[in-house]
Amino acid sequence: MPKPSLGNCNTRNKSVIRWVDDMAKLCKPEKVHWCDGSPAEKEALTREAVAAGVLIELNQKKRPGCYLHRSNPNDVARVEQCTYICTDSQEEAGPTNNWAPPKAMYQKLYGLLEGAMRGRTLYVVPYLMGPPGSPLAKVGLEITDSIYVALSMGIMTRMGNIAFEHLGESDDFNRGLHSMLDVNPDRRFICHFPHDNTIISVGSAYGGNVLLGKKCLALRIGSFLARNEGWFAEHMLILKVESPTGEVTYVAAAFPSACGKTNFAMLLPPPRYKGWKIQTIGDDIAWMKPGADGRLYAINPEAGYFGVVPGTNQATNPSAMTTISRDTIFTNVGLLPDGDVWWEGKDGPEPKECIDWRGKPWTPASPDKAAHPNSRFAVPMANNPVLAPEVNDPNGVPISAIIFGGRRATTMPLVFQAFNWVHGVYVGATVGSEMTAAAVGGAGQVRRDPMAMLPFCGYNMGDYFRHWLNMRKKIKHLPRIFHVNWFRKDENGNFLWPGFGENMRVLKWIVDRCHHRVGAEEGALGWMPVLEDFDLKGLKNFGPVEFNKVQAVNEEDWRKEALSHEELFMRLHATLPKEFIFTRELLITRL
Ligand code: SAT
Ligand code: MN
Repeated sequence: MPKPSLGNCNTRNKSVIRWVDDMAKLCKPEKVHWCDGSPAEKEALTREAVAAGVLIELNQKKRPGCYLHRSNPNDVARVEQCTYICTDSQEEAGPTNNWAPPKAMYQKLYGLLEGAMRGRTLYVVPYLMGPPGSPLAKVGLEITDSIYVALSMGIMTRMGNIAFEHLGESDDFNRGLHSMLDVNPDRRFICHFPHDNTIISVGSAYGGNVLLGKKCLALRIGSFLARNEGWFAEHMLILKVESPTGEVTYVAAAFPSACGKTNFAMLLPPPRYKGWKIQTIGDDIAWMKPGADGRLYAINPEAGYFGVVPGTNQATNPSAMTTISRDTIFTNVGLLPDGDVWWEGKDGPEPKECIDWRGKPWTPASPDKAAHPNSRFAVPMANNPVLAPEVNDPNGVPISAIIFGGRRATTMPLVFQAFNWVHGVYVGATVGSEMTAAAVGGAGQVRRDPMAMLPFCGYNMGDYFRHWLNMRKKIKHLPRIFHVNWFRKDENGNFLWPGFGENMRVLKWIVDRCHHRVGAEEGALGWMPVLEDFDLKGLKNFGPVEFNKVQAVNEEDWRKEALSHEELFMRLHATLPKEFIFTRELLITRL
């Protein structure tokens, strides 16, 4: 029987009860609240959060069910410097991760957590990652002292008793412990113990650091489990393309944080593409496993979107605008006098005044932005008007194409296709991207971000590449691999490609390639589209000349690029697959 210290405990799973009891004894909260995931509970917690000032109720006529949260200004993005992979040996974590030995790290964290929840409520958040009944789904349990985290997890995951139903008596669940402590950057640690399927996060209350199902479980711990169990946990959106004739193609795409995954996953085809439909399966994370029919099947483990707000508008992402018109927790956007929210790049004229993300008065003359560049919405995926019904299919969807991409002002053409799987893995492994506001520090600098997983791979990156190569033997019908870059600029710093809805044209070429409808030209980088096969009709100020420009492969740029691949490889030399050395040699020869 559950002990009274466990509050309204709602499971009989002994491992769950024991662990929560142990953590409660450590953290010494005043109260323990087990989240059941019911609508009544959501309402009650929301009211509590408003009363405590954690959430600000927005204008309920304009934005029903919407709230604003302001994080501590020292706590507005993921912090890679404070993120650790704790394995016995440093090699296992690899040179791209911060490493700490598990024993010492547990000791330090338990020291910080001793009595850390005195006077606070400890929320037990059971959650399911993936559709109920899916063989790919996993259960997590997050203990947190943040009501904002509890409410956000209710949006981002299938939260509550549904997780216990999936778990039964098993002790195979992720243990996640989170405490804000005093939100002090000096005591901020996001630690992963992959061998224990455990996460401990302290000193932050922001997004990717604390919604433990997302980057921590679904990617860092997930990638570790995936390697051991023969599947993929990837930083990828999943979308469904339906042609006017009803042909369906599923595509997964990896871009670094804040490079437009959510926009691409909800892409609205331009008027010229009448009858074409893009629907969303996921906008951030894909778990993929070979199916019995030899194809690669993907699920979205999440149940909500935690997307970048600034720049979202009717032109860039109309479906997102509908999605966030209700039931949304906004974090770090501006607050308008009428109780609506404001952000840079929202539709309509700039307001004369508002309260900025820090809670200070703001006018257009203010030097700072009203919304933080990494301000976010958390919203249930059910709100998405273009949600694909297959999102709840326990079997997932078969992937025909995998797209890699980054944010590159130069060098990278709009689109090309890798020659084969090994080459495609190389293309993914050498993705470069300008850093964004999604992580603290370095914005604008190009860095190698293999498969957009640099901050999210829970083990040695070289072994991760090996896993990608090995999976080739387990997938009979391999997805085709592509690379795209929406962000190439001309000499004057203007984007060469219109992007957003027009990316449909690139997607159409990719789909045509998957179904063997169009040929391609062999280029130095891979298969390049033939001009006649790439639809330019109806594009304003964009014809064959511009197409050649956006597709150009500049030898000088590429010599530098290949050198920079080498830099990444030097870092990983101990575990780098030798296939990569040969692939790079071939690239240089072709150049
Ligand atoms: O803050 S999150 O890590 O969840 C978002 C992102 O950086 O992709
Ligand atoms: Mn992401």
